[in-house]
Amino acid sequence: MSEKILVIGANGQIGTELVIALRNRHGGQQVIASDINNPVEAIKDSGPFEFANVLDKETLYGLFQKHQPTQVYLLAAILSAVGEQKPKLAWDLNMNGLINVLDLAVEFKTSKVFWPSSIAVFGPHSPKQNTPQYCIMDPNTVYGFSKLAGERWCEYYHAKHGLDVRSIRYPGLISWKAAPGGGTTDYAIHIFYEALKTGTYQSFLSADTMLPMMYMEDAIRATLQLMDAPAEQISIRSSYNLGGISFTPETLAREIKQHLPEFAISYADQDSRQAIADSWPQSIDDSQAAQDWNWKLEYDLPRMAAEMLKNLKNTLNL
Ligand code: AKB
Repeated sequence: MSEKILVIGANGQIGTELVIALRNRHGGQQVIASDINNPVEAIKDSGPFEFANVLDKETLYGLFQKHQPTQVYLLAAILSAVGEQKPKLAWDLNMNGLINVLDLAVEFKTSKVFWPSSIAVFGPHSPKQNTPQYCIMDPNTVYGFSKLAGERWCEYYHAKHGLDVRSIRYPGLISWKAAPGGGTTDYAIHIFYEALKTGTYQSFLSADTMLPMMYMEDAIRATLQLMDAPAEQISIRSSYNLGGISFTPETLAREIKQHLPEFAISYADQDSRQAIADSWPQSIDDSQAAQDWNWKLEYDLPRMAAEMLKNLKNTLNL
């Protein structure tokens, strides 16, 4: 059976790359991109696009009715830093958007749903090193606890309605095709732009703030691998830990200096994102993903940094 795939929130950092990867696999017409904003060129030119707000139930219903998707990827979300500025909106979008989609997926018998969670589901009392799949989780950001509640909803819809919903707790995602969406890990993208454009960067996180990160190529591959896995291999219906590479701003700056020896990093005195970063894990145990669907990381820090610099140089015409 040919798939019909609906991607909601397609213009964001993940969506921009995931839509193209899905269209390359299934054909442009089979993948409907949708967002509240105008699509970027690459998405507009390669297949159908629909305007939709995930909180607008009527429009969303119309999309499901018109396209009868076999798979839905719900990517619309407000991330950690912006979520602290707009807490009620973040809760509304992250929670009610998800419930709207889960309900329609049940009603229209959608075969599979993907919804991203985050390492932000962990909190100050979670183990910091090699954070396990199951442990104390006391997230203290709206983004974090909306993702944790969302995971509970996903597991619940799987248990109560048999919905095949799958999820990954992404670490900070590093990419060059689209701008990051207002998260705490965004420094690890800004630093590459500034290193190339100005040769300096002021990090809003301190030198020794260790966080788990992942290059987008790996994140997209993980997502497709999880969605391809036979249902009986999926032992986790909340969300899978995914580890990636753990580094600090200082380590990343050192890596960039290997390519741009003049590059200099400095650190902001105070930034509200520091407290968010301090509440998150430093590294993640993703052995369950390896066991269930053969997850394996490909991009380490040197490879990721080299790719970022090469691709951004081209994009910025430097
Ligand atoms: C953020 O920083 O908010 C996101 C995330 C780790 O989920 N990149």
